[in-house]
Order: sequence, then structure tokens, then C-alpha cells
Amino acid sequence: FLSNPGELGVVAVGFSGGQCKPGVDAAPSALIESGLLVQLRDELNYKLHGDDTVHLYKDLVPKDDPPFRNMKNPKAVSSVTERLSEQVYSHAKEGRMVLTLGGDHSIAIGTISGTAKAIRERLGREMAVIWVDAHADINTPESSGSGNVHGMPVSFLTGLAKEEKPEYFGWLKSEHLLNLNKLVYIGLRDVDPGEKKILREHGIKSFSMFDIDRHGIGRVVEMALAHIGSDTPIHLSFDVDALDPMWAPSTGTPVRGGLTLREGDYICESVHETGNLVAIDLVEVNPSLAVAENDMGAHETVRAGCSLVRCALGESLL
Ligand code: EXY
Ligand code: MN
Ligand code: MN
Ligand code: MN
Repeated sequence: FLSNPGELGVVAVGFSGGQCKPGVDAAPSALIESGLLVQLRDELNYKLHGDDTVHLYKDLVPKDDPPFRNMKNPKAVSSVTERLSEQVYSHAKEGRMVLTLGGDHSIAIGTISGTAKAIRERLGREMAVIWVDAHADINTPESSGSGNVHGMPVSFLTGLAKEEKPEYFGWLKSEHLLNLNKLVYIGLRDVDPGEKKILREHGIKSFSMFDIDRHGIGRVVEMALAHIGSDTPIHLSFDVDALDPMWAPSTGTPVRGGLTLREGDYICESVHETGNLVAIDLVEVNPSLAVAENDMGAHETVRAGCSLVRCALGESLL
């Protein structure tokens, strides 16, 4: 194992500034209230580190935060992810597996940069990222049509998007960055034209829903892990919208034709089985987006999110 068995750093990030719909900041509390951390402690026998408070980072969100290079809430997202990067780094540096409960997917700028830096220092290695999502989240500020930073984290993390000013992600240094050939996508089905161009030009490894239909989830995960190589530390960043809205309707940008819950769980189980998992993010659960009055969407989505996390942390091991 590349992290100390049974030691888990938990960071709960109640942040929604990477997109425009309120409610995704309430996800960590909803996941925790539904019993996730208690299950990890009592059933999966993890020793949990870190406070059980949900971080809202209110002190880091400026009153005045006008768009910069087309990005919305740029200072807020930059300073929250900078703080989060340090939190994740300090867990990973101690050899703990790190679980981050988001929040929208912009927070991955913080989590992945923090893990990447700690793994470089602790193991002298470059880590890989498995990005499970309906979307590629690799727009640059200039290619983005929405200006929402949750559609851009991968471009900042790989150095495709660069900015010198520290208050606009200039705090990201080379030790925080992810190598483009250590990135693998699974579940893509809504990728912007500009993003397709980036994926193509850089030869980024991606498995879309088309590939999953063609080969089956078992073969796709096998190919994804083969691309990464055995013995490489893995950060799993799981956007709940990778799942079909049938399983996870309460999310900001649902796209039909996605993974079944079982396929999502299988990805998580397989990554756990490698023994190389060093960090996991669960993002984009938005309990306030119910589809109809009284519907069970939020409850089902929270339940699906808990299942993914438990599978990544070894629940299914016999
Ligand atoms: N590609 C679109 C954009 O850049 O706005 C949609 C991004 C949705 C991102 C969600 C969280 O994965
Ligand atoms: Mn995403
Ligand atoms: Mn997504
Ligand atoms: Mn689209």
C-alpha cells in the first residue's frame, strides 16, 4: 500500500463557487449526516483524522470578485483551493489516504495539487489521476463558454492554463502539477468542442460511454489501469454526474446515458484493489436539486455517493 493502511484524512469542503447553482455546498453535511464517516470508522475500521467540521471558507470569499479572464468568482475559487491544497497536503504528507467531500469540481484544483506535491516529496514519484465524470473539465478560461471554474480544473492542474497572479491560481507551482500522460478519464459523454480539441492534440487517455458500451466496464478499467502502470500512486476524482441521472439525479449538470451505480462502484472497487489509491474526491452532489416535489432524488444521490466512497475504501473486500 502506498498510504498507511487504515489511516484516513477527511476534508469536508462546503464550497459552490466554481459554478452558479447553490446547494452543492450542503453536500458534505448531507453525506456525513447519512452516516458515511461512522460507517468508515465502525465498519471499515478506518482511523479518521481531521476535524469533523465542514469548511465553508467564508473568510476566503471576497465581497467583490469580478470576472477575470472570463472566470466567475476567480478570487474565491483560487483562495479556497489554495487553502484546501495545504489541508490535503498535510494529510498526504503523513502517509494518510485523503478523502475530500465536495463541493463542486473546482475543488479538485486544491485536492490534486496537494496530493501531487505530497507524493513527490514522500515517495519521489509522480502520481496519476483517474477522473470519472460525464465532462472533461479541461476548458481553459478562454475556451470555456460558461466561465464556471468547475469546467476548468484539469487545465490548471496540468499547466495547460497558466496564470502568474497569485490571487488567480498563480500559487500553483510545478510541484503541484499533474503530468498529462498520467491522466485518464472514464465516463465522458458531454465534452465541449474546444475540450475535444485539447484531448486530441495532447493525446489524453479517455474512455467515453461509447468505449464502455463497446468493451464493458471491466475491460475499460483494465485498460485505464494499464495506461497508468502498476505501482503508480492514484488520485481518484469522482464526479457524481458520471452516474446516470437515474442513480444520481441531484447534481448541477446531469447528462443522460451515464454509468449505472454498479459500474461506478466497480471502478472504485478496482482502484482500491490496486493498493495504489492515495486520495479520493467525491464532488457535485447537490441535495437541493430535487427533480419534483417530494421526490427521493437527493436521498438517492447521497446514498449513491456514500456507496462510491465505501467501495473505494474497500467495503467490498471479502
Ligand atoms: N463543459 C461545460 C463548462 O465548461 O461549463 C460544463 C462543465 C460541467 C462541469 C461538471 C462538473 O463536471
Ligand atoms: Mn466534474
Ligand atoms: Mn461533471
Ligand atoms: Mn455541453
